[in-house]
Order: sequence, then structure tokens, then C-alpha cells
Amino acid sequence: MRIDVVTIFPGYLAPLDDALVGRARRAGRLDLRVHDLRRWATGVHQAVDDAPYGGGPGMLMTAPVWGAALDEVTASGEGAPRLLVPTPAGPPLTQQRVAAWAVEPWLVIACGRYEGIDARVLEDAARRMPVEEVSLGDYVLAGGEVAALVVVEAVSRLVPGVLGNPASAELDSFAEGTGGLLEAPAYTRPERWRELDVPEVLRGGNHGAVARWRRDRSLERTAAVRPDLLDALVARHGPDAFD
Ligand code: 6GU
Repeated sequence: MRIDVVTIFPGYLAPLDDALVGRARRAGRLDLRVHDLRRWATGVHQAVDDAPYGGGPGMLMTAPVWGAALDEVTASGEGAPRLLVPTPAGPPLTQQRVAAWAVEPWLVIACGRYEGIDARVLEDAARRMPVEEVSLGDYVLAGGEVAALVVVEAVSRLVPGVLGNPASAELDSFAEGTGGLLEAPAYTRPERWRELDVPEVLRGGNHGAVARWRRDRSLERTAAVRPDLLDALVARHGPDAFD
């Protein structure tokens, strides 16, 4: 899979050299390319922003700079990529959307800064490729770079061959295998630590009992912190969802 990230702060994406994603890149399973938007800026000051029409605070990133960048990046491969644009104004990121993007051959992520990007940039791009806006949640970040890190990490761990044990992705919180619920708490050795014991059932080797215990803890935890996920499960599977 190929992912291009366009940003005015390429250094922000440096963590993608590390850990799981870094290993996937070096193994050739992930072709990740980070581009400095300023490369496409013109004029002596290499400006990428300007004041918004209609007034208001802050600056907007300009259409000519983004247009030139996206023209070049999106023409540099086979076919058209899917364009992802992080913005607090987008629909929220979910594991479902992550899983859909993980089977795409090519993603381009356009990181906005300041008050965002001239709206015509996305309108124009959508003439040639699928475009999706995405938000990390109901709070405001200074730019799209952290969201790009989140998307790249979440997507790449679902790309075949990236995760050491593919079964672990199936059991993740929010994944299909757990019915879209949160995972149960987990324990490893030592059995007793600071007078705290690992739950008896997990030490017993009764796989059916372990599975029931995990499902109950999973329901408990989800009801406590994310009741909306339980509602979604009932909406999908009906009132017998917990049997
Ligand atoms: Cl994707 N971008 C920005 N700038 N702020 C955000 C966000 C994205 N998601 C939540 N807040």
C-alpha cells in the first residue's frame, strides 16, 4: 500500500520511521512518502496562506499552492488515489472507516494548518478522485498532522503482513470480533503483585469460562464508559445481541 502525506511540517511525521510503521516501510509493505507543501509555493516569501474572504480571524491555505501539490502527487502513480483531509469539521474517524481505507491501494493525506484550506481545493479534487474529510473527535488541534499520524498508524496495522499476529487486529476494541465493544482487562505474570491477584478464571484453563468472563467484563466496561457502543450493537443485532 502507498500513502502520501502533504504538510508544511514534514518533521511532524518523523515518528512514522519508528515501531510498527517504520518496520513495515523498511520491509517494503508500506510505501510512505512525506512531501513539504512549500515545494509548491511560489513568490519570494513562499507563502501558503492568505486572509479569508468575508473577513474573520486567522489565515487560510491557498488553492493555487494545494492545487499544484495535489496535481503533482496524485499524478505520480497508477490510477487515482483516495484523498483524505483531516479537519475538525469532518465526520469522526471510526475503525470501520479505517478498515475500508486499509484495502485501498493508494491514499493521499492533505494536512491543513491555520483555519484550514480554501474550500475549492476539495471541490476540484473530487472531480478526479474520491475525497473524504475526517475528524479525530470533538476538540480542536492546530493542524492535520497529528490526525495523519493517527490515520497512517491505524490503517497500516490492518495491511496484510504489517502486524506480527493478524488475529490480534480481529480482537481489538471496536473490531467486528468483539461485537464493536471495548476489550476486557488483561493480565500477565506475576500472578500476585502488590497484593493484587490475577482473576482466578483466567488461571484455570477453562476456555469457555474465560470467554464468558471476557464477554461480561467487556459489556461492563462498555456500559460504564461507552453506552453509545452498546446502543449501536442492539441496533445492529436486536435485543438478543448479548446471548
Ligand atoms: Cl482531523 N484536525 C484538526 N485541526 N483538529 C481536529 C481534528 C483534525 N480532529 C479533531 N480536531
